[in-house]
Amino acid sequence: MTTREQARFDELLEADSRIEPRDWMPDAYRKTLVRQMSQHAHSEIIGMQPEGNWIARAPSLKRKAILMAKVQDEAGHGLYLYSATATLGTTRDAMTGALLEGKARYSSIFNYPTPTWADMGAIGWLVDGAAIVNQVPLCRASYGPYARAMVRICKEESFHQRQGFEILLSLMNGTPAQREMAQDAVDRWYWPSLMMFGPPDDESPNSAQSMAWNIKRFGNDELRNRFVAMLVPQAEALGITLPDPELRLDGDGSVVAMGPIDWSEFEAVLKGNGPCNAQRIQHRRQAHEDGAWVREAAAAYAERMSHPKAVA
Ligand code: BYC
Repeated sequence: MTTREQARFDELLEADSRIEPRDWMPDAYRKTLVRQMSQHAHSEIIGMQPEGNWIARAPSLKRKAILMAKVQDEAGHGLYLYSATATLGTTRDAMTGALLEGKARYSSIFNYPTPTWADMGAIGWLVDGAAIVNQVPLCRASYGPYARAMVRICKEESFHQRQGFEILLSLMNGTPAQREMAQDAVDRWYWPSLMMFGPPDDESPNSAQSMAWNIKRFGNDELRNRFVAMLVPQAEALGITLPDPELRLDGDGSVVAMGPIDWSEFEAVLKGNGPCNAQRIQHRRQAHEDGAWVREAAAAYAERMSHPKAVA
């Protein structure tokens, strides 16, 4: 690194401009991006599983078509993010290898089971809702390919959140058993969705540096509070009770008090001891092995096409 390169990098950040793949960047900046972006990509791909579980059992053809489209969108998000991460010089193969070897994380939220149809509503409303609040600021992340991928992803996540809300609304307008099923799903997903934002600011080792690099724009607690404040009027409209008796908003609709989050549960899930960690990785590994022939065929085809004379 020359002082000039570092000065140019600092200047770009100072001007709130984008860093592009051709630009020089410090190794630690590259490493942080690879960590966050590849984790984000893995979350999208592992995140297909809890909902994939319901595609064949959706209660109508229309619900099945919508759910299938949503799960396909998540595959697409994973692919944009793997491609964006590849611009930093790491291959998708290496990222997948790290996931399967347990060296890379994915969001804690996808280690919870989906026993009822109402879970599809709760995932859309709470999990996609949390993802939007977390990801809209990432549309302004300093790394160009990440920020641009986020713009499209956030548009699709907004649709996902609306469909989750609409599933819950239908259930809440249904029979007492359906209302109970919707409330039960929200009771189970509410606290884990708050954990998606990461540990409290004073226990978040990466936040300060990521904010200095304009990757993260806000701390974990601020985004978590914004999310809760957004949920309160929506829960009222649904007729659903958020399972936090200590939750209070002020006159402006900002959170002033909320109950304690069980961080020991979050740590257990991160250590691999959540209800579905083993199942999620096993399923991903199996899918990867089952797809080996596709990768081999695509590689053989690419090899042939790079020697046109041999094809002729
Ligand atoms: N789960 O210093 P911190 C979706 C880790 S999927 C697991 O605050 P950072 C969807 C963290 O990685 C979209 N690990 O970290 C798909 C770090 O460990 P390492 C998911 C977590 O990076 C299908 C340590 O804890 N969204 O939308 O500054 C269906 C300390 O944390 C979690 C993203 O991936 C967690 N929840 O901030 C429906 C967003 N939280 O890496 C929906 C992109 C923290 O040092 N990522 N950790 O070993 C981010 O915005 C940030 O990485 C985080 C964490 C806010 C998550």
